[in-house]
Amino acid sequence: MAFFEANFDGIVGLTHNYGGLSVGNLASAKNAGAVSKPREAALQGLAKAKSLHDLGLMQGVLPPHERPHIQTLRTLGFSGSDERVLEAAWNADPSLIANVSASAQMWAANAATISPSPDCADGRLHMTPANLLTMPHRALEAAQTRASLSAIFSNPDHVTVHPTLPYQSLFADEGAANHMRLCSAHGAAGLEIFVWGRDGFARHDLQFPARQTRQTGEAIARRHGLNNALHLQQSRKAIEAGAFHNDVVAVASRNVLFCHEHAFEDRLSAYEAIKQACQGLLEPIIVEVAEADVPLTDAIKSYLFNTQLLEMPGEDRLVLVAPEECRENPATARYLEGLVASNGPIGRVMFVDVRQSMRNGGGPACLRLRVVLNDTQVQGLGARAVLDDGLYEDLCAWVNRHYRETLALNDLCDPELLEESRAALDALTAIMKLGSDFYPFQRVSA
Ligand code: SUG
Repeated sequence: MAFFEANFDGIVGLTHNYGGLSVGNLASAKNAGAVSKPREAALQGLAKAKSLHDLGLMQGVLPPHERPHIQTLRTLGFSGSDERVLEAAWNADPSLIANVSASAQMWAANAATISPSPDCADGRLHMTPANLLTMPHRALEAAQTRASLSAIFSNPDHVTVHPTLPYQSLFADEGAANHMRLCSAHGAAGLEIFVWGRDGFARHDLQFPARQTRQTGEAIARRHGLNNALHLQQSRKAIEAGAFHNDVVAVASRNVLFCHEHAFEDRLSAYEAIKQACQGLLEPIIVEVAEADVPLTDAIKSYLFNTQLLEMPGEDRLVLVAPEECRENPATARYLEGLVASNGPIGRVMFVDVRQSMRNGGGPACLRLRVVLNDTQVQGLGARAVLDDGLYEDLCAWVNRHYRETLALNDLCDPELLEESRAALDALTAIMKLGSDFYPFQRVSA
């Protein structure tokens, strides 16, 4: 049976903005209050997805969520018409509106943790939508994410979409951003590595919060029925330098782990544990980038590791899909030239422009959720989420029709933006065949 690695990218939402909401995420803080460009952002994301589709990879998309999320404001006691709720909440505290308007679901790597069927005892594909509870604006995502995954991975014979873990700090979960898989081939049994930032019972750091607990990875490994899982600690140094997710300092694909010297606490023990756990399954190759070659600060600024490491049809070595910022940063540009010139496992770098997302701390790897699927699971996919030329054209036309060119934070209280967003999402459910009751606002007015 053939297996494929598909990437499902989050479509940037209509309210994409720079709210400065993510504590510990340096790009989010730096760009707080800047004017965003939602249309450009969405088109940049779609162009990246299309370029990978054009190279012969399976590429999907995930729909944006309903924003502003009026239901959340209602649960906070605001009442009346939707417009009145928006106005009253803005008058009470504009940051409430920023939180319920974030388009953060675009970073699909945080949507869920995915375990492909060769790794799971029952041979099914397992998915756990992340509770994202550390950041208030992201904790709103899980219900709609679960709806998206259930609509697309809709065949109950092959796929289990689990409920989120409990909404308790002990089980803080940021999805695939803290999860890596090593394997000899996509369809072979692999090693799943969960990277945690804190023990769930330990004290929190509020300035640079560790968003994932050890207990989260352990619970997911148990519920997915993983045959081979490893739990490693992310280095505190990386978190304090702004690596709020492991995928800011490490990325894995096939048998290759590409990471910074400071990615893991006690790196040598971590590498040894990986080698031990891979025995009998695969020969791991660890490509470690030394601090002397690329300082952690440059790696985090340029997102050298928030890259997609992809196996391309017809190419022997892996391709690294990196943000343009890696070409502009002298340390990473120099390092990448040397990397491809060496005879290592990475043979080429492809640069992509996702600057609108990067300004909020989201690189190419943040924008995608990786799902390894077999033929039968591909045939069982629901909705219209797998990109082809037709869907790409329909989505670009939809963005050009509905998205604003620019958005300032003050625009978030504009009732017309609420109307525009709903009209756009309503049209999207038709394009993507998601049904006419997919979003909460569609169910209320029905
Ligand atoms: O959770 N930024 C996101 C970026 C997520 C990146 N994902 C991965 N590394 N996989 C976050 O910090 C910024 C929103 C704002 O400030 O308006 C934000 O949510």
